Amino acid sequence: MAYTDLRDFIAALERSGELKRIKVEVDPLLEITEITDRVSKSGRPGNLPGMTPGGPALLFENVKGHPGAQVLINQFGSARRMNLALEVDRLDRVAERIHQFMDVKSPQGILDKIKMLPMLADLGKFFPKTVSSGSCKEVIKRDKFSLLDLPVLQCWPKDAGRFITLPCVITRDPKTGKRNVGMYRMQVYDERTAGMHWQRQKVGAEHYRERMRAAAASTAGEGGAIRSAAVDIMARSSGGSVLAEGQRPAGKMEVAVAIGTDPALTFSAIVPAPPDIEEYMIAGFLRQSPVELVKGETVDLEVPANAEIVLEGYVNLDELRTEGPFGDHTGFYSLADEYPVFHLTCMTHRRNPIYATTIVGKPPMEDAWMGKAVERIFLPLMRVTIPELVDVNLPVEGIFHNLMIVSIKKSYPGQARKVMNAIWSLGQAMFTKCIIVVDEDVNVQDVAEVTLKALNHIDPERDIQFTLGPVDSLDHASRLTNFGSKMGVDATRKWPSEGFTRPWPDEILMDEKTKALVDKKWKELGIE
Ligand SMILES: Cc1cc2nc3c(=O)[nH]c(=O)nc-3n(C[C@H](O)[C@H](O)[C@H](O)COP(=O)(O)O)c2cc1C
Ligand SMILES: [Mn+2]
Repeated sequence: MAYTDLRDFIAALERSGELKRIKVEVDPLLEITEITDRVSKSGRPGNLPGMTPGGPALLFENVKGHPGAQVLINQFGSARRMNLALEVDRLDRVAERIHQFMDVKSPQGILDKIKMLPMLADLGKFFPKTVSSGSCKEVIKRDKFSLLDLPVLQCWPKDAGRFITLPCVITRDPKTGKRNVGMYRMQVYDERTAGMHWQRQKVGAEHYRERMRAAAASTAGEGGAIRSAAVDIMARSSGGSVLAEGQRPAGKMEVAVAIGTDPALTFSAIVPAPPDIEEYMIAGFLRQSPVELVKGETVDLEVPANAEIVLEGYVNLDELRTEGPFGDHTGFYSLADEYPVFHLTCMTHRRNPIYATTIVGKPPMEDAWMGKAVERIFLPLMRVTIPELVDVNLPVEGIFHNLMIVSIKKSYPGQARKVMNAIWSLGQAMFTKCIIVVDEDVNVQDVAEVTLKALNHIDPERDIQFTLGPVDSLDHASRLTNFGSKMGVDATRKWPSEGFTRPWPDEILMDEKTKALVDKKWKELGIE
């Protein structure tokens, strides 16, 4: 049964022994980070030995400066909790369900059609349902409210301030009317404003540019002027506009933010889905039950009915403000940049809302587990365009965009390079700085095996492919923000048809007979 809301999930975590309530007073400034960081890295050398990797979820019930507030952190931060969040015993189950839908063949007869009925019934559960009210409306604040009332963390010493780190940011595509839910952190500036850190290539940023294009079109009139305004807008390095102050098209875009939603919905906000697929549907698929939505009070957007906290407001099309620095999941502070500003018009919440948050920093952190879930779930979807793909590993220290290791079933010369190019043109996988392609007999989940075989198998000058393209906004080494180079390593065995005519050595493997012999003698040898 799907979790109705975050509290339902917290109860499940508690039943499974996956939650620790903390009654000692803690400071949302830095202290919660230090505690959570130690827990996230538990089981690592020198750090909380004996605790399972990722430790428990933490519910802080005594937060300095915020009497009565509760802060939930690390809710997704272990393999077991990620499974609990998506209600599976292993993440491949989600992939299997996706596969089932993609594997549909034309029914051959009435029996085939009957077999398809449960799947069609399932499909109906994906679509969100608008309901008349929900618990997120228990308290509605239109006049007296402040962002500073929320127990928002300052995560790291050199952060520019307090950041809302687990917000589901809801926007609407002005052209299609479709809604997007993306997780973009928000720096709290004051009582009623916050930064809106949608990076340039993300869907929220595209909705914002669509509004700008429309606004520029309606003020510019002439076709040429419209086009140049649109080009200028897109030429800006961050989420905003390159037009000089005062020349930017006036107008605003409505935005809503949900904090503390059921885990499937929170997770759907980070999933790198195609822009036109609503995350509300993805969440419906994951939880196998429709997401319930309610109308915003002051915005024409639907918000999750059972969210703990909902912020409603808008961003001005002609306003940018410095956002950051912020201690990021690269393990370094991401640099300050210009981003739009979110203005609050209303705050609604449950009584005694639970503020859900996370911290990012040097891996492994909570987001490592979410990233691994994305890796598993997206494998069958990647195979749609890259059918030769056998497995994929995004090592946690590669922070998802720096390193992807893939194994392929190679059938023709040059195929590894074709796979690299396919990855670089596949949604957010475009950000991948380094791709290593190995043959199917290499277990990509075993980084030691990959290191051994990949490095043995390459002639670097011949097998490394450089290219240029978009890079993650968080990349601090690229020549320009958002633009730089990437590298692909073809570590597959080279074929004569690829110009490699030297003999290829056999891998060292013991024969089965000798292994069986030693197995039999093992105890007698007295080594163990
Ligand atoms: C904890 C966490 C924080 C994130 N913060 C940001 C952020 O500040 N800006 C951003 O563009 N993406 C951020 N992301 C990544 C996006 O959520 C992710 O790329 C998502 O797929 C974007 O959704 P969209 O495709 O609908 O734009 C964050 C992810 C996680 C897990
Ligand atoms: Mn999206």
